[in-house]
Amino acid sequence: MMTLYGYWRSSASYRVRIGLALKGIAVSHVPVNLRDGSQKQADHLARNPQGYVPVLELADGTQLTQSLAILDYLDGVYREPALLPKEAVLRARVKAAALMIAADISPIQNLSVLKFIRAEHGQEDAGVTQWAAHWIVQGFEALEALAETSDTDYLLTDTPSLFECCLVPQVYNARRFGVDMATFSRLSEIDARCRALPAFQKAAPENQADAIKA
Ligand SMILES: N[C@@H](CCC(=O)N[C@@H](CS)C(=O)NCC(=O)O)C(=O)O
Repeated sequence: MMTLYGYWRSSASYRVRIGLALKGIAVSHVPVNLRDGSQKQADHLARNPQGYVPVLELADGTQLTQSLAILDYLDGVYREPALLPKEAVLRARVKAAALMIAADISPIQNLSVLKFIRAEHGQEDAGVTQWAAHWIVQGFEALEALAETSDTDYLLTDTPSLFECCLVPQVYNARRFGVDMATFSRLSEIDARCRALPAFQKAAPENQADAIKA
């Protein structure tokens, strides 16, 4: 069986959990507690020198990092349901939308970035939250404009794609940082449609064994 080293609230881990659940792949979960710094301990650095989750360990011990690369691997090996359309232009457009989140929005509010602006730039909770929300809103404005050009059930497709694996965790984060999702009606509609599906529910942060129940 595969093992996913992740953290319940990590959006990159959440992306991979969604992909695994959509494809019905059995996986064992090993929590890496980002709050106590376990990601910087030697055992995790041996898995990923970046000190990030997720890491997917295959049954033969091979370790894969970077959520989009992991999802690409899963999509290549477990073909159905496909996370990417076969048609080349649509495929590129779905990847571009996923990268708007994974490459442009999400890294700016990574835990280590937020810790840095808190420690090195004197920001308190309000400043840190404002920083994160600002970049999410800017990215979501572009995504909402893109979303309004299509009328498919999901962003550009009739079934959840690589994009939705990225969107739902990013909306979860947006809510944590107080972003008013009412402004983003089509993104909210797609997010709600996804979260009604069993695979997305299985992958949800609150349904993970390491979730801290408030
Ligand atoms: N581009 C990476 C990002 C991974 C990443 O940023 N992981 C975060 C959690 S979402 C992390 O491990 N942060 C730990 C830290 O910042 O110390 C991916 O998509 O896998």
